[in-house]
Amino acid sequence: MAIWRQLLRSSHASALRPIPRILSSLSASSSSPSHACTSDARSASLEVWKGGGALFCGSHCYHNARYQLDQDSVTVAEETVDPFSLVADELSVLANRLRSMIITEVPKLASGAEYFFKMGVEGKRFRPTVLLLMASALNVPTPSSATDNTAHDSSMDTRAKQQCIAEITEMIHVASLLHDDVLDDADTRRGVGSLNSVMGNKLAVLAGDFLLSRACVALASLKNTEVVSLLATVVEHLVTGETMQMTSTSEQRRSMEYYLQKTYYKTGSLISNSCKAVALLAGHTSEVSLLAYDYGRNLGLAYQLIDDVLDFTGSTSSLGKGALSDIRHGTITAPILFAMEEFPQLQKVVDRGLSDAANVDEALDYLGRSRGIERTRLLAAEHAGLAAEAIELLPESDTEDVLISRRALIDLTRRVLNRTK
Ligand code: GRG
Repeated sequence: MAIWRQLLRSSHASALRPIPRILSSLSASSSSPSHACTSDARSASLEVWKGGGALFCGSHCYHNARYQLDQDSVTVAEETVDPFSLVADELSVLANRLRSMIITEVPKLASGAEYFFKMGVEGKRFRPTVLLLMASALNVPTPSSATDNTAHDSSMDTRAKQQCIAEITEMIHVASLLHDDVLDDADTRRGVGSLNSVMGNKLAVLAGDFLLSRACVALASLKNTEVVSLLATVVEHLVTGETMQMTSTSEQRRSMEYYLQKTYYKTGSLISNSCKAVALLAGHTSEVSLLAYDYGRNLGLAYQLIDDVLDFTGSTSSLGKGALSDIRHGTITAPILFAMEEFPQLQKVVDRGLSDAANVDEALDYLGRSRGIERTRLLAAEHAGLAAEAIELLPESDTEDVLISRRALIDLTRRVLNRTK
């Protein structure tokens, strides 16, 4: 039995009771040229949610399939690996290098830029963990390695470039957090004061710009225009997603399609395109790169869907930021969208405005009586399954390191669903 099915069976049996159906393959096809992933990225939004049940239509590039996951409990202890400890040593080297990449002689800029790279406030380091594991999972012969006489040196070189992608990704991520906190006027982040609350909006914006510029310098050093283009598109997506969220009309705020597109731009694009960059830097074909991209995209979407759940169910202390912050900022996420389907009168409450605490309370009351949280978890599980499936479809390998890394990537799909912070 495929590993991911075993993992899903063991941990999400109840969440997956309805039969998810992948109804059609939409735009992304495995024969697409590799740069098409960026346009696939745009059409990631092609995911069309069909409300009212377990029907879900996704832009899924390799095949149509139907799965029925039963509720048997399968013990997979011997198959699980701790993804974070597998790359812990490499991550701490990476953290040190990141700190050295953002040194500047201007003291205020230095303290702003390094603020979230200090020990203890580095966050979960989820993205670099995924990227390092992806690099190992893809450490199989490629078309270019067949003709490469300097395989050893070139593989060392490849790993250094892939580590660089992990560093760049983390810098872009933190830059976006700094700017996001300014836009949201956030007080806390990662359990400490947000940079804007500590140093003011102007320095927080400049620190974000500075991180972004250092990320660009590192990206240029890779001398790979396709990879530069991928990461530049990610930044465009972050800005687009944020602007979509900020400027949505009341009709758009009620649309699951709009929400999923915005979610891809804000959370899925960075990890999916970085995964693809890791594959391209190793010399993989567009098909393999697309699988890496698909893993990142679906993992990112699952991650954000669970984030949206946790915003309602988590405590301020466990999240390191204010609970209920989305709804209090007027941001409508999947749980409320699902609840609206069951209780259309909730739309009027939302339209009355969520700056009014009474409206927020009423919306929460509807949410509590609906299946909004459960259905959001179900949708996240669907994406987690698609992510795991992408790993299963990678070229065969019997190298232990490769197999362990692939298992860890699949294990991450389970952890994303079960996380509490
Ligand atoms: C400057 C690149 C740039 C963008 C500006 C503000 C903006 C445009 C984009 C905001 C994008 C954003 C912050 C999306 C939220 C992504 C997200 C899921 C953040 C939480 O990530 P975690 O849980 O956090 O990995 P930690 O703290 O663990 O790193």
